[in-house]
Amino acid sequence: MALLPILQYPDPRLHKVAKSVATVTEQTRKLIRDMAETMYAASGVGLAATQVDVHERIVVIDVSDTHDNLLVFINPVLTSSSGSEESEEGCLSVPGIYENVTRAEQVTVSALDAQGKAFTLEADGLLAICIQHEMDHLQGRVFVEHLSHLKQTRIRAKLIKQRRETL
Ligand code: GNR
Ligand code: NI
Repeated sequence: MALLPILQYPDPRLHKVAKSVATVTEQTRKLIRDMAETMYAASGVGLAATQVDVHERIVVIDVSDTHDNLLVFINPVLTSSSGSEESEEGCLSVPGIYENVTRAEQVTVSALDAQGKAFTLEADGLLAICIQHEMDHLQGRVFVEHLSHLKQTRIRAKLIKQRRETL
């Protein structure tokens, strides 16, 4: 197992569009294990491969309090969504920034699991939000891009300043 470095916004690699996984292999599963370890170590509830500079459609999520309910989504597709709800989001690639984002309240997602087996899941609450947040990453979109351009500019400046001061 290995901890992977998480790309920090603004980084142009966060805007790359991930490609579908053609076949789920042992190498895919090794990446998934490393992504899960990285997510738990960073106290995140989700992680997209894009954030560790791997541009393949792979997401891990665990919204349980006990950190024992890992969900793996390979090539996820939203097949339906309904409702709309505003909630505060954060992102491991945008440390220390928490802002409200409006997303669908309920989603249905189809994907492959770590064994390459297809499944469909209906989600609401934090899981639904997290699925949409992670699928955004796979499209090269970071949650701050749902905010005004003024806010995005302020967030970029703040993060660059923060990073300069902690170097
Ligand atoms: O850890 C995370 N928490 C979170 C909180 C509200 C909405 C979305 C998230 S996802 C985030 C981890 C992360 O950056 N995933 O890409
Ligand atoms: Ni994120």
